[in-house]
Amino acid sequence: MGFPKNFLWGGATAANQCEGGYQEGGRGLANVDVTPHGTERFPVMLGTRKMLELEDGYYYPALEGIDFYHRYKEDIALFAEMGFKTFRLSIAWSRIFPKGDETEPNEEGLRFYEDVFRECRKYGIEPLVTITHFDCPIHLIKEYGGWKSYKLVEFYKRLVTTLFTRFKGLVHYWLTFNEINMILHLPFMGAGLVFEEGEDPKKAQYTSVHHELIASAWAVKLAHEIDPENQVGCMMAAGDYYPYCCMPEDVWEAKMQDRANLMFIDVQARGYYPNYAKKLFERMGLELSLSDADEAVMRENTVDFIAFSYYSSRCVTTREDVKETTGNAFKGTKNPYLKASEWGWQIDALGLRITMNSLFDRYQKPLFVVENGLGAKDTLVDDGNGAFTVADDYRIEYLRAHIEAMKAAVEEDGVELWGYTPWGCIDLVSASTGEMSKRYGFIYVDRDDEGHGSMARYRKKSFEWYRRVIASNGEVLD
Ligand code: BGP
Repeated sequence: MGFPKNFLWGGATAANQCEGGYQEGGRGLANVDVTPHGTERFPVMLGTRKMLELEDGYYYPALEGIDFYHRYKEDIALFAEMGFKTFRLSIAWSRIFPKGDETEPNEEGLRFYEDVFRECRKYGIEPLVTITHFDCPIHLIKEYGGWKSYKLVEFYKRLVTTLFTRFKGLVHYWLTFNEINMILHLPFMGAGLVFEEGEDPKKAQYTSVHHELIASAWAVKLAHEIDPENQVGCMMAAGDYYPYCCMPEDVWEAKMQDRANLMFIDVQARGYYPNYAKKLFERMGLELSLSDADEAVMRENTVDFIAFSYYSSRCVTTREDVKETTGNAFKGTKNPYLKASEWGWQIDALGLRITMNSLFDRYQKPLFVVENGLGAKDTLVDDGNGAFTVADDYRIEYLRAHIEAMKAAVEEDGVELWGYTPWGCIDLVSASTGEMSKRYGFIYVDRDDEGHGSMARYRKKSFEWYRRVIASNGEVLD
């Protein structure tokens, strides 16, 4: 038994965290570029500190990333050496449409991705492409207010039509929006939202959500029309909420928190808003307009699979005497039964099995774990043979436990799972902190939090371990 024969083992990245080359090939500026390292990062990501230009005195780690833009051949060769069947990467929208509202795409941007996809195919690696991983061209934010405007649906349709047409046959797996629920937690980072004085942020967020959900349904429709072989997934930041204790109030609160995240997937997987969402909008006094044409597209174009990131379960309580919290974008109550990473992200492998079962029970569609992993500080050491490596046994331990949990979900619970792409298969810039020192990779990149370093790549101990895992289709985990 075990994992299915054609199981898609691989790794995941995102354009804004690894490409760099922010001004090359005609690329335009995006929200993800103007998110600095340091104390201003959080207010900027929240949309409360407006930063729509590169300002003096700040360090912006995304501008150079890990220079994947120039080094993709070397990096893909390393992924191939590990035996990757798939590689998850994202498109930088502003490489294809530098301002976002042009009618003609930027050929240089398209050529870059075509080269990357061809390089993957050379090794038999199937690209898994996130259409937008948090990025939104700055011009669309300044001119239209980003996703608050319905216009973005039109621009996104143009983007996806261009991609599906140009990369027909090269790419078969697509994700419409990375962690679509992030818009509720870090609205600028997640969707380029900044809030004006007097504006109701919640209404602005849900209006933007509505537009993204319409756009996502259009993407499914267009993908299938342009190439019936295309498979399109939604993507959420997952992790079931646990009630801190068995008080019914805590159980109810956990359910409410789960719903807030699942609402997106409810629409993308079922084709309509659930009643609880309509009630929420009613209470907020929010009227969302939905044309008959968009309503029909939504209803008839649900996703083919459910992709999600999983780093941890979450915990919540209504009790006032329980004060300890954890996490950053998703703040919650600290679970006393779990250990945590150096960044305070709690570690819960069984939580992955629980989450997979919840999602599969609810949607009855195939799942894809497109992010998972341990962000940790690594030390590069001499391996004794004149080469450098990292003895990252802690990472191996984390991944092993999570792979075992996935296996149990597949083997014992019958969950349908298409693949597994652990996050940051090569070290890259952290989304939440902007640090390089929060590393996830099998491959170490010589770069520090201030942007110093040679960018040289080194295989960690986990590199050889993961190669064995893939070669044995998940049977050899020691
Ligand atoms: C998810 C994002 C990724 C990634 C990951 C790890 O939320 O989709 O872009 O960065 O989390 O988070 P971090 O980089 O903050 O450790």
